[in-house]
Amino acid sequence: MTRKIELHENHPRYLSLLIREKLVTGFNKGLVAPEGLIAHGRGECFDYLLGECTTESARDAINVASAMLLLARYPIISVNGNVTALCVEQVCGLNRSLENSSIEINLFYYTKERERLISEEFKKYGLTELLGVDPKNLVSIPELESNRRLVDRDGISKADVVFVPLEDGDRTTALKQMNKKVITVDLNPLSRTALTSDITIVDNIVRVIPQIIERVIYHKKYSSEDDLNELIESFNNFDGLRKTLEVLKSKQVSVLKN
Ligand code: PTJ
Repeated sequence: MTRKIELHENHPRYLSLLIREKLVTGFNKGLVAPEGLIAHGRGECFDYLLGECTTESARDAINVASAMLLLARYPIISVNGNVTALCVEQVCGLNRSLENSSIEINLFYYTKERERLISEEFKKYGLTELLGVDPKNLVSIPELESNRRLVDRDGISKADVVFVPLEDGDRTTALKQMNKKVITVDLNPLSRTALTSDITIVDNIVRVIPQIIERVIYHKKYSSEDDLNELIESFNNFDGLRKTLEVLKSKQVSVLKN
């Protein structure tokens, strides 16, 4: 059944509805798992409470994440159904701007068909090589039970920095035990992924990726390796999460005062 939704720019929730439609379109195309719609709803709720904008602490985390990705020997961008539906083009742009990175598909609710469709979607945006899709090349991350344990021996397995937006928990801990640095994007500042990653960007992925690209371009032009190292060393992920929780609290207080 096809349906036609009219979204008007003057609708107070226009942008949010637009993002929601991207997810639904991705679901109808077979890119997004049914559970991905629920995950999006959870994200939307936090986004609403945060004011649907990039907070100062998210901006700091974005800046440090771009430094870490630039200094990485071999960074991998791990993508799932939701990330594909929301920002396939921007993720390809980030991959191009980093030059030494690769993109790997890693699905929690794995099906061969969804993997194929996601892979085709990335190829539409010019990506020629996608990791994580050749069963002969997959290895298992130790002590992880979910489908996410299967990673590419030429990708996540070999990477020093792994970017895992919209993740669901255990894999971050497992990757850290493998001495990898983990960067995530998660609107829930209290999720296991948010609490265990080296850098957590608490913001909507649709706002985050363009800003990382912008910072990568800026740092390439103006920052030395020492500058980038200094940024990373002075960053404290828990401080950022604490500041985000303060923002959540103060927004609620200000709404109730008015
Ligand atoms: O495509 P698959 O099979 O790999 O499955 C992907 C999902 C996202 C369904 C799977 O990883 C999952 O179930 O994730 P969780 O456990 O629901 O966690 C996803 C996290 O991402 C939650 O903390 C959400 O708040 C957050 N989130 C959802 N949408 C966004 C988001 N964070 C940033 N930007 C969003 N647009």
